[in-house]
Amino acid sequence: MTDSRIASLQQACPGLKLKTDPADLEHYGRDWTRRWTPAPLAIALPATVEEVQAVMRWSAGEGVAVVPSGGRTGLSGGAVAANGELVLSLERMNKALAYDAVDRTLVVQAGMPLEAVHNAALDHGLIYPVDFAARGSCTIGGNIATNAGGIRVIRYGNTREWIAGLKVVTASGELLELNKGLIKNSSGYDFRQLLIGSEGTLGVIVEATVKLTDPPPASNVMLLALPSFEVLMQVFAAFRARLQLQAFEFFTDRALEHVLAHGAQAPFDEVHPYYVVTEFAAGDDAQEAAAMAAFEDCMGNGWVSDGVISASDAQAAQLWRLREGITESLARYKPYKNDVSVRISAMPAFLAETQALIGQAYPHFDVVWFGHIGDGNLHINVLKPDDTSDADFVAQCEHVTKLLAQVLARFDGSISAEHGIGLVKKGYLDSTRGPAEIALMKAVKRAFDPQARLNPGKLFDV
Ligand code: 2HG
Ligand code: ZN
Repeated sequence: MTDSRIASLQQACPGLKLKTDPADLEHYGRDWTRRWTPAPLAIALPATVEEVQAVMRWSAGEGVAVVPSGGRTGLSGGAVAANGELVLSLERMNKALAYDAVDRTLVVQAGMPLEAVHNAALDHGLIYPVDFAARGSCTIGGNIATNAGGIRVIRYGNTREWIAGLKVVTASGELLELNKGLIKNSSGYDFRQLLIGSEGTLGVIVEATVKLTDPPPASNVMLLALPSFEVLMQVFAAFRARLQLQAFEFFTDRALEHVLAHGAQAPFDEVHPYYVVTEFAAGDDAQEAAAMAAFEDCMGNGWVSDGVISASDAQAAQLWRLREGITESLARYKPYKNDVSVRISAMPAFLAETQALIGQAYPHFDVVWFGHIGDGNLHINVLKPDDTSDADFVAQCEHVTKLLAQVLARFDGSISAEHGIGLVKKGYLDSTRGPAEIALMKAVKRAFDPQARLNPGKLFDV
């Protein structure tokens, strides 16, 4: 049965590269969650838009589900293929196709790694400003499919802000050209924005026209040590009032311990309960003076107990590593991840309530807090003890996530700030979206993909 479907795919698209080795099925069938056992039918690696179209036409004829696949660095199970789906990897479609100096846009294929998009922009003296630690492995198509955020959202916004056009192959194999790089286009529904964040459930993103912008002025990176969680928002307000912030990230002593155990260098002699990494424009004396004033204000108020400012690019990179290395340093513990957001104004009250909830719920687990505090986005990673089974651990964490989802609903927050819903959080979608909204989301899914062949089971069940 399996072989005949693969043979029919090869017949439908003779030049298509396919992989069926067990090691490949395993590699392409999972993402960074590693919770589900990969079991795809095969891996298709098209080199052209036409091949992607042929794959989708074949999928329609055979009724085989397709999981679009980028760098599989996702943390919500959005790229998992555990049910005999065909994985459609965009990794061979990884080039920049065109640059337009007047529009300041770059047309890129979906499988281009984010870091390669950054470099291609720099080749033209510009930047593509969405950035996060997985930049070397994730792909722009995956970033778009999850509306990825990251460390510079506070300054530049999410991926959504930076997409001027999309080419998308539909479930039936049609090619949609959405928005075509226009800035102004008031001609009805904006399917480009609908596809952004749709997690591969509405179409296969094959190409994007990304917007570029001027590089920021010179910046400095500062690491701050904080005595308590409660002062976090005060420190943020003090820095934001005086400086043009590019990033404002926090993490706990537990996070630092793991990153240091992974080879990073200790920033201070003493251990402090909380830390902030912030980056801000520091091109002139006035900006440097403002940074010092913010720091002294925080020290004077007892909100900050120590600080270090980068004196070189190498030192800035070292400070960033303390924050960016967290996810990798925790990977061996198969953490249960929460990626939640509330409005910044709600953050102090939400933090207090969540900290109390998590403290009570997990007295026996190691819980690591970090995130993009300036965007109202918290990451709460619960580490699996070696002596607890995967299933028991997930069951206990799910129980607490239900309580967390109730708190989020009261705060009008989101159960997924930037990682997506995927498989991991689909049981909690209704804490963030109302029943009428979810019913409409499902109707949209049925309109785009009536046979539910595109990334089935992700986001919700139809
Ligand atoms: C980050 O902010 C990523 O570093 C990953 O969103 C967060 O591992 C996580 O929970
Ligand atoms: Zn994050």
